[in-house]
Amino acid sequence: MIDINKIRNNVEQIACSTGEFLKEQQAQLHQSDIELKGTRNFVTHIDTEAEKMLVKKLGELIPGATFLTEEGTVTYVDGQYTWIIDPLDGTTNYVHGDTPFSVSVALMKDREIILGVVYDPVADELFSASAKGKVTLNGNSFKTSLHQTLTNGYIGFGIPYSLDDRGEKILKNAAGQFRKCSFRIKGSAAIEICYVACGRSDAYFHSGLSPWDVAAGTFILECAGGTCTDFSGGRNYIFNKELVASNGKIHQEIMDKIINNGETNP
Ligand code: 2AM
Ligand code: CA
Repeated sequence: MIDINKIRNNVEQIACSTGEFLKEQQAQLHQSDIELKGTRNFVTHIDTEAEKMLVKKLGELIPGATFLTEEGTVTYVDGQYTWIIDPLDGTTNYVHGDTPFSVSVALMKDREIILGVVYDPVADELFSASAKGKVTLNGNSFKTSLHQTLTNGYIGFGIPYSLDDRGEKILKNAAGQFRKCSFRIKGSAAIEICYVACGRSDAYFHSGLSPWDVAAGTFILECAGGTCTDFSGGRNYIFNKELVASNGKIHQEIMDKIINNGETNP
């Protein structure tokens, strides 16, 4: 039996110290440090180093817990407890000296997320939630926005590294809403989902995402009263590479007018 409150405190500290490391290293980054995993998909040795730091420190918190990580410095094996981690979410921003970027850590027990922590070291913002605990931003409670409609909405999204026909259609549908709604691409999925959670934006959608991009943020958002689904409206948004995350109130309109169909003459 683990003490979730104690673990949460420890994870918050670990995410903050890893975030500080990322912030320091960004200032010293050289062109020669930057590699490509694919077109538009950057990686640096700092992603790998930050992941190793996280794996070592988190590994000490729950002996026997397994890891599912972006950089694959450890091999995933099924287990009762699994840490799902992205050491540096927003690498494209990071390598361009831009923000936001974040550290994202989720803990899964028996296939359910029970803890989520996302830290933005430049803004010094720590989003955190645990099962049956409070959902907090730098220690303060928050809720999702109350905005009801796409009209005058403030909506985040991302462009998948591999854009297929469906993904392109969704982006075209979003463009069809440009006259009535404000859109933002911030470049760190974990942070953008937390922005929905704390009411800064009303919704976020993205295809092509991996579990480490979304596991912590979507848990935090649901703890704040928001809604997360895959593109079929189902619950398989962590492992199915499709996410619509919202304040709940605007969710169906996004499904109807952006994800599933466009709207003629909005
Ligand atoms: P990364 O920085 O760790 O690569 C950018 O749209 C956001 O989505 C970033 O958080 C980025 O994570 C994430 N992302 C993950 N997989 C992606 C994909 N296939 N295409 C685009 N962005 C992806
Ligand atoms: Ca990521």
